[in-house]
Amino acid sequence: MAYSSFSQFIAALDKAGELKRIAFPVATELEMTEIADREMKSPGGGKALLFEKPTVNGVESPFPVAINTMGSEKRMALALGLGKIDELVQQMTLILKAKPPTNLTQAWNLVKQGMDLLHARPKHVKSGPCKEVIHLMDGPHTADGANGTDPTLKIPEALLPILKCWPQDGGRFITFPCVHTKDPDTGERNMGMYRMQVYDEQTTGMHWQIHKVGARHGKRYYERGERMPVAVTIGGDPSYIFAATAPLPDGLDEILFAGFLRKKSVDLVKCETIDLEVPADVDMVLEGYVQPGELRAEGPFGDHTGFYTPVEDYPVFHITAITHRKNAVYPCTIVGIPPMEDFYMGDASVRVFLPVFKMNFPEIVDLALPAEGVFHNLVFVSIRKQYPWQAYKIMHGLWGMGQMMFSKYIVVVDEDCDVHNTSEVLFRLCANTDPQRDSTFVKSPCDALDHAPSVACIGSHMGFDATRKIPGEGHTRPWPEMLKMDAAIKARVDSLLGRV
Ligand SMILES: Cc1cc2nc3c(=O)[nH]c(=O)nc-3n(C[C@H](O)[C@H](O)[C@H](O)COP(=O)(O)O)c2cc1C
Ligand SMILES: [Mn+2]
Repeated sequence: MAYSSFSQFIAALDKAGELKRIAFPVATELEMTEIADREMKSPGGGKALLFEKPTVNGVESPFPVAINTMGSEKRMALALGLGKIDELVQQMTLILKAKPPTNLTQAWNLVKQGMDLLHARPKHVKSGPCKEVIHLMDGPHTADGANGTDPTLKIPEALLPILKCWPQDGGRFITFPCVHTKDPDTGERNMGMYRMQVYDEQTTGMHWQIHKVGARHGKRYYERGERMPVAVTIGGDPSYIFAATAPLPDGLDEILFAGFLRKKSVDLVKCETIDLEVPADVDMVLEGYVQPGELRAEGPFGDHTGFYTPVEDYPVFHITAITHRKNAVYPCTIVGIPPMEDFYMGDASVRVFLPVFKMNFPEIVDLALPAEGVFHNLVFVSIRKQYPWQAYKIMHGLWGMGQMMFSKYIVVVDEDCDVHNTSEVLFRLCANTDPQRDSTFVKSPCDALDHAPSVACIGSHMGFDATRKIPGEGHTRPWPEMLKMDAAIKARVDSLLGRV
């Protein structure tokens, strides 16, 4: 099901008993983080929060702040209009396995899939709710941090309720921005989520890391010496937010993916001041440009890693227009020491793309990125092993697939191990490995946020083969059998205990 606005999603959360409204004033500076962090760390990810009276430098903003809206399995599924994420996994599997139909049921299923894919194509519309209020920002930039308060983004009637998340953050950061850019050579669209630090009323940072598609587009504009149009959307259907974070291959359009997810074409509308299109039903649009070669210090920022990322130079985003709904909501998140809201987003991504991994590597049974590894640091993968050193083939295969290149530690286990149970994986790792024989190091690009490598963005990764060893893998003794109770005894004890 598609949501026609972020507010409609909030109403759905409310109806499902998944929303807490906070009616008293709360400061966007640190206070919201403390409340949201406690909520995110409560069992199962707590509830979504709607701050109805956010204050910015002590002044109330008219835009409510929504946070932790996708921070549980149930809410992540609700965001995509599903009861369970597994429903989407089934759709992905079907599409990847689509074969010519041999009977009527199959033909009908294929037609239904075709309908779903048809919705992936966006439509072009003349206007939309995101244009209800239009501000053209043609005045000079004035840094309003001069009076000792944090700089903030302003529109004539209000301050935008952008959070300063952690005490040593370099300022306020937009944490759920969907950043729309175009490849200047091919015209291909991209929508990625890259945080934005507010510098003053009209400029922000643009934190696309070196490996991301926004950065690649930027590089081409710089090489061509052209100003780069950039549009940032906030809110709308939550599937946009999910699509912007999903690790799609470069060239696969996130707007198409969002259309597929919500089973409804995305309506695209032209920007006012730049040659880009954005979804017409979003809550806010920041239009602007990045000037080739212009860089500015960005950070520090309390990051996904649980540490502050240091100050580094990043491109600057100049805002030329802000348009918004009259009753816009400002969705955002905070990141920090796991588990946080983004774990549930990442987990959904992994599950949705598992059929793609399996298509490439049919021996893969399951895959998990445990919260402790903050996305890239730790990957558990179970396989159905057929031949010697197959675990290494899987490690190298994963290291070669898109953003899986950042996986710092990969642990491969047998198919009978539940990769979602960290304790079970550690048991296999400890029991089944001879450290020297069963590990490997590789050189690889590293996640830009990882502070451990000696040099930013490059370093080593390690793989462990924690599968049981078969002939040909250098283990020359018989492999022992793992303890297991007889099924008949288990059944008997179940019935005995059932009587108690
Ligand atoms: C809450 C959140 C914040 C993120 N912030 C950034 C960021 O500041 N910079 C960045 O490069 N990636 C960031 N990411 C990860 C990207 O959104 C993700 O890698 C995405 O797949 C990139 O899309 P692209 O391949 O189209 O560039 C963030 C992800 C989440 C969930
Ligand atoms: Mn992309």
